[in-house]
Amino acid sequence: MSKIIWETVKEFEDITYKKCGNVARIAFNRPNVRNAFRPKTTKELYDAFYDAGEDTSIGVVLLSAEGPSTKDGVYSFCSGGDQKARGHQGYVGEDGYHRLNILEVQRLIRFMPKAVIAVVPGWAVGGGHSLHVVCDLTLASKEHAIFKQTDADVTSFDGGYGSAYLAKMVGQKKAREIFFLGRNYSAEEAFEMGMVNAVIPHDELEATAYQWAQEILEKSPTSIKMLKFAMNLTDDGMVGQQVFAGEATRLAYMTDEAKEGRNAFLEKRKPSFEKKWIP
Ligand code: S0N
Repeated sequence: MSKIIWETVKEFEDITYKKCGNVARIAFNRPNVRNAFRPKTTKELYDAFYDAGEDTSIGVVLLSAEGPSTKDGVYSFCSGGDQKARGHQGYVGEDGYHRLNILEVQRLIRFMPKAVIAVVPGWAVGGGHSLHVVCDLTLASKEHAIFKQTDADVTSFDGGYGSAYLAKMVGQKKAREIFFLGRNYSAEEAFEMGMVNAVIPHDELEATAYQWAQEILEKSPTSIKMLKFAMNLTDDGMVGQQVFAGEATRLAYMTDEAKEGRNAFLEKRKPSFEKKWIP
């Protein structure tokens, strides 16, 4: 495997954003608060994910975290919404407005036409847990990853992908246990439940994630995109249908029929389609 040399794309305060070859790496960078996200963090995440989504040289995105904490050496992926940035009406940005916009980040991950891999080096808690759920794949540190849902402890809960989609993934009973009891689960337990793809020795986590990305990059980009959207479709209702159908329309544009339809309009004549109805 080629050596991984990450190059910084843009400097942010709460995250790091790097690329190496056809892989982008977006990482939380607030390890001393277990990588909790505040409105500034979600804005930065949105900008980085948007860039990675638009960059046609990028085929896989890793969502990871810097760390460990300089205070106590503990590793974390993300501990969800920053409780210190939470006012009476929700999470407060530097401009005084109450919003967090983590759900917009979730939607970017969900609808991005590329694979997104959650690389979990430590705590994945609350909204951080929900983020790993919405990613396409999850790789977890054998020694340090811990999965936990505290949403019901702090009355800041994810009623969308974080819970309902989790239930599709691990089953209704297990999802309710995760949310109702808020227990800690090891990487192995998360793997057994089906919400983690592989448990990796901590020192090999990043290299393994990069290797998984390389394997995906060898596949047909159109197939990966269409398969992701097809697997999303049934859970995403009409929006899922819209995202999938948008790609079908893009493919239809490339047919002779589409060229004839466009040319006929531009030439102010009736279209003459080939009279074949292939089953
Ligand atoms: C992660 C936990 C379990 C780690 O425990 P540990 O190792 O004992 O560390 P601590 O001593 O607790 O923490 C170390 C330092 O980090 C700070 N800190 C940790 N987590 C947070 C946090 N989330 N916010 C702010 N600070 C945090 C500690 O305060 C401590 O700092 P110092 O050293 O200064 O004392 C444990 O830390 C824990 O349980 N953390 C809280 C987890 C939590 O409840 N998160 C919020 C859950 N809810 C969400 O995330 C919802 C997200 C959301 O916004 C949303 C989602 C869906 C729909 C809508 C929304 C929306 O609101 O918009």
